[in-house]
Amino acid sequence: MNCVRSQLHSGFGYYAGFLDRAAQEAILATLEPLLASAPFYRPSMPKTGKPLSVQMTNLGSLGWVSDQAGYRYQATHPVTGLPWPAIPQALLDIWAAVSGYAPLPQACLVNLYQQGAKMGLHRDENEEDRDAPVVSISLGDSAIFRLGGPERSGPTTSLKLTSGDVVVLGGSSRHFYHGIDRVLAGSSSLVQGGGRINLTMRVVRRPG
Ligand code: MD3
Ligand code: FE
Repeated sequence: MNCVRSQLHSGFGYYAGFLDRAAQEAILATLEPLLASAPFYRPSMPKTGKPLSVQMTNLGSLGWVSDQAGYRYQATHPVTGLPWPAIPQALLDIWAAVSGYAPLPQACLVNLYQQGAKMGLHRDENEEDRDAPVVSISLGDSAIFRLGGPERSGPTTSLKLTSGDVVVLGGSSRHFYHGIDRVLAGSSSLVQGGGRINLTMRVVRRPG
């Protein structure tokens, strides 16, 4: 591993620059045909039906979706009705390198942040396996990431996530509040047309 892990909280690992430019380009090239068959769509908020500013799609046997009926994991793309494409081996290799968790992720949520998109402070709590870490890979424009604690009202710290950074959310940090305050438009040339892509791999159902 040519990259140092900094530990900001118990179970929170931050690998700055884990992927070099060539590795980032290789992952984007791998994603291209998968994103063509499972295109980004704009999910909406439970109850209100208000659209999110982030566009999403998924890879894996299960994908995270949100619509007026609520948040859930499901096996098919809500627009095409097709099963999500499989998670490519290159992403599973990153999971194996950093997660410290033997079971493989069933879901890889792909978030696309374009012009002004952000993600409000929230917790990820739709996964049945509460022990499994989440692994996040940032590609493209840099983002200001906010990490809080177990209570919404608690103190938060900000971290700039740049292209190629990998974050592991394990231990207690797995259940901390977090969000994306803003994306720094034009900070990277990696993604065609600009913007930021974030991949989060998750174990959804308890293995075994
Ligand atoms: C901290 N995505 O999809 S990834 C999400 O950059 C999400 O798109 C953000 O939050 C993004 O739910 C942040 C990093 C991340 C993922 C899961 C976490 C941080 C987390 C779970 C607990 C604490
Ligand atoms: Fe989240």
